[in-house]
Amino acid sequence: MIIYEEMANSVVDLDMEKALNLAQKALDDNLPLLEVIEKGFGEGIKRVGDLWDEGEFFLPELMRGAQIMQSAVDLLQPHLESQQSVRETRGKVLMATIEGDIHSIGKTIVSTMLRANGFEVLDLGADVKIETIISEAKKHKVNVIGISALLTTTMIGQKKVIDALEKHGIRNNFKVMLGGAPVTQSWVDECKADGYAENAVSAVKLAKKLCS
Ligand code: B12
Repeated sequence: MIIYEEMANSVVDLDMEKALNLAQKALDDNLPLLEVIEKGFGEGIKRVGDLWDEGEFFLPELMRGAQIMQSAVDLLQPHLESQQSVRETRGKVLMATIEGDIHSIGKTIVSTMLRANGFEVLDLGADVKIETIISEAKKHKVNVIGISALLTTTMIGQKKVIDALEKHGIRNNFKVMLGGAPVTQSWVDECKADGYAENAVSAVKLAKKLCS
């Protein structure tokens, strides 16, 4: 769809006003909002990341792009939840981005989609300590722990959470799902996690499977 391309371009062009106008247009035209986020603005932020990787963009541009993506998502998020129609509670999921990692956009989208699909979600935010993840999971008796990591240097924290659960003798009390761009099936196997998902729609499918 042409509007998705315009949305992606608004992020790449670092044009906040255009991005917000397009997000508002998506709401006015009742477009499928998850698609708007993933194929529109999400595609834009990925291109910003590539440009940064290629040395075309520097950190201020990367941050501005992220700000624009986040503002568009903030505008769409409440409506995204109401666009879905599930009412029953499917289970409790704790979501967090691991310690040392401040990437929160993808984790927040997954939380929103889980809520929209009937899960109770405890979103602890980003840069969350391993001990906090474990103590909150215990305190709230969640069914699933979802851990996001976007950096190859912080992914190891995902494994440390699982190792710590094992050490405390409570590994079997929780299912653990991993996510974030660098996560692969072989990493999931190495960590002895219960699964991973590449996007928010697959994350919902995985959480349903893990809670069934
Ligand atoms: C936006 C962004 C930022 C923003 C983050 C803002 C925010 N509030 O989140 C800012 C500017 C702050 C930032 C900072 C940095 N960044 Co950055 N950033 C990105 C960028 C461009 C996009 C990430 C994003 O939001 N994608 C959009 C969302 C929708 O996708 P997603 O996160 O992958 O999430 C989806 C799936 O992965 C999945 N998912 C995600 N989490 C979970 C969890 C579970 C449980 C499940 C099931 C699924 C799931 O579902 C989501 C929805 O579809 C990426 C490039 C890229 N291609 O990923 C670089 C990138 C991740 N950043 C990178 C780097 C290096 C950094 C910095 C270290 C830069 C610096 N020198 O300071 C810092 C890190 C600081 C820190 N300690 O964390 C590198 C990482 C390289 C590496 N191999 O480790 C990347 C890959 C850029 C690059 N091409 O080099 N960054």
